[in-house]
Amino acid sequence: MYRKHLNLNYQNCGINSRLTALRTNFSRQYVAVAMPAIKYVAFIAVFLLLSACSRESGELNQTVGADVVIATSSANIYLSGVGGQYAVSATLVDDQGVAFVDQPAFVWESASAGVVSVDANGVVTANGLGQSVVTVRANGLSSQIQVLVSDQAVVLNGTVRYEDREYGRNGFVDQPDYFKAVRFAKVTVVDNNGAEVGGIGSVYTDENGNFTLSGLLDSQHFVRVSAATDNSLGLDLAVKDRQQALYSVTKQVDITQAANFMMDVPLSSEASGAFNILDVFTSSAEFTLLYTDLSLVSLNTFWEVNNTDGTYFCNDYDAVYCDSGKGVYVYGVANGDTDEYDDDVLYHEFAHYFTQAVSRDDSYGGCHVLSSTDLDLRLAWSEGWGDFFPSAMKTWLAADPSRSGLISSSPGYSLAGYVDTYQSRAQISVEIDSLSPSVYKSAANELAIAKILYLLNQRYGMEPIIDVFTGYFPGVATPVNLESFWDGWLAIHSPTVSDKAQLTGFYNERSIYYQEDRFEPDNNMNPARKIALNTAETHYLYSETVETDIDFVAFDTVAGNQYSLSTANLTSGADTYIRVFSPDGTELNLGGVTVENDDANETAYYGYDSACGSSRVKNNTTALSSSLSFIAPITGTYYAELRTTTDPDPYLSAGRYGTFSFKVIQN
Ligand SMILES: [Ca+2]
Ligand SMILES: [Ca+2]
Ligand SMILES: [Ca+2]
Ligand SMILES: [Ca+2]
Repeated sequence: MYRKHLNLNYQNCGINSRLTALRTNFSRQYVAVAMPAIKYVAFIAVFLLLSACSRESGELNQTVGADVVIATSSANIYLSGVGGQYAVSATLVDDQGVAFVDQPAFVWESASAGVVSVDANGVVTANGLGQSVVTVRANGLSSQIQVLVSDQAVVLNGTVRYEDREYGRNGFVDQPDYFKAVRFAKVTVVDNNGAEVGGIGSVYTDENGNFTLSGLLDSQHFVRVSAATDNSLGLDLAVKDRQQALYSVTKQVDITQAANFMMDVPLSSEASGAFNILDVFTSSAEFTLLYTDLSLVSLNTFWEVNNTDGTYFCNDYDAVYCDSGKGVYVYGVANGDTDEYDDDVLYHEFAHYFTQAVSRDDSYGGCHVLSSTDLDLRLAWSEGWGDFFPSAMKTWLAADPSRSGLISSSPGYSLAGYVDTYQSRAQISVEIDSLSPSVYKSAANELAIAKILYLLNQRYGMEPIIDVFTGYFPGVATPVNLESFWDGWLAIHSPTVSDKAQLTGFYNERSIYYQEDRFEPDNNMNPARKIALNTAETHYLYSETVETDIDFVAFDTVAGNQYSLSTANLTSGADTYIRVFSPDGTELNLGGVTVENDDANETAYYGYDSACGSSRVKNNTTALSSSLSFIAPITGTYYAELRTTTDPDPYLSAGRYGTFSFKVIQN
């Protein structure tokens, strides 16, 4: 029955075994109260525990100097006016706060019945203004509670902070006491049923996490801070669990702390993760309000510890993947991949929201792997923007000393770093500014796109990039991908010759060639350059003068010999087409069939991706290549017309531009 740990100090809050005992004691009282959401109940318990622990000796009201003491649920009671009531509980505990299984009958008495009375259950009732002391006795022990009855409004100055996790290249590098302000979050006063207390209204924390409330507060009131932001600032953000319950933390009003009412949400509280998500999206929303015409950033996030569905953005309700509604979904796999402190992952998802809110995104989503160089161009673009966005956010935050403290990567770690942790270690860790050009290349690779955007941001800032999002993408007839971004940049910014050379250089570093190849001009059959047989040459599908580039190539034939024409090494989403023209300049037709080919290997366009465990579009080097053979009817110079597909309904996942090699073989 007795569990003694005599060497431990009752006042030492750092000892977990004692905390556990207290948690039991305190949560019991409040779990009995019906609360609207499970989260809410849990946080009350955790908060009471912590607020108790943060105080000095005597906060857990007890008789000092004995192994056995009476602990009460309050040391101070404040009642706002006559008639106010508050229930206090008493528990017989050992010197470590562990409750005895058998509890005695407690006797309660008030020193001044004209101020308060107290019944046999510890319910204190205010009878008049003034102060009194309530004493509770049992087993020859006693404990006292200070009571104040007042009809004066209380001004409560509070500060709300959450504990964040710092990360570096290899994962979390937590430092102690890494608290940050809970910014622009909703603060309300609720009673012990969770109902908002009238006449006080809600306020919001400021950028430093501070708030001021005033009203007839008393001990049965709680300050509740919710993971929801101030709409009047254009911030309509909320972090909820998958059942739509808003995260919040609650702390009982303590009038003795009214001047400095601290609400710290530690890592041990599930809510700290929710407040980190809120913080990352608050920064992202401020960025959005600054750089676009959007006046209200409305975004729900759905996260909980047991969310194993993944991290993604849903633009709409979807019964299978997005059953909580439109918004960002965040992984919470215990002992696995959790993303609530992975700021880069969160920024990435916000980038998808951003595109949807201020621009257009044509990606169908689906699996994507950072090193894949054959993605659907729309997917590569959408994810590349998402991969780039964290660096944009951190660069923006770092540029202003008043915001730089919001970055949670460790000092000295590149702002271009992108980390996704699994447990505490980085499972993905890349630095956008130093990506291998031989691996991360092509318009069908997301990190190649991220790097181009990174270089553009370094050189020109975010405004011209976002101008393409807001001023070009929404109305463009072609799919939104790196090609249309290139087109939009030229259309909107009309770069100078030197700026265009700079731009081209950024793309070329990633083996992307939106520029005329060395054979131009060759858009017409006459004159056409003659190609040597059996020699491959590299072409770019790009023209400075016409929308659809055509490359004509001439080659000599001898009647009766067979010739094979083919494209290969298709990159950046190229989708080639070949047609042959006779020496007289007419389309070659043999046996009623035009000698042409679009896709020689089209069946390979959708393929299994072992890294994804599913099939997807593959803009690989061969799938949409072209190949044909013919026997020359006459000796002479024939012409090959090379261009992007003529299919009136081309794959929107492929590109209009791109690179390929071409050769003619005499068999
Ligand atoms: Ca993670
Ligand atoms: Ca060309
Ligand atoms: Ca051409
Ligand atoms: Ca083709």
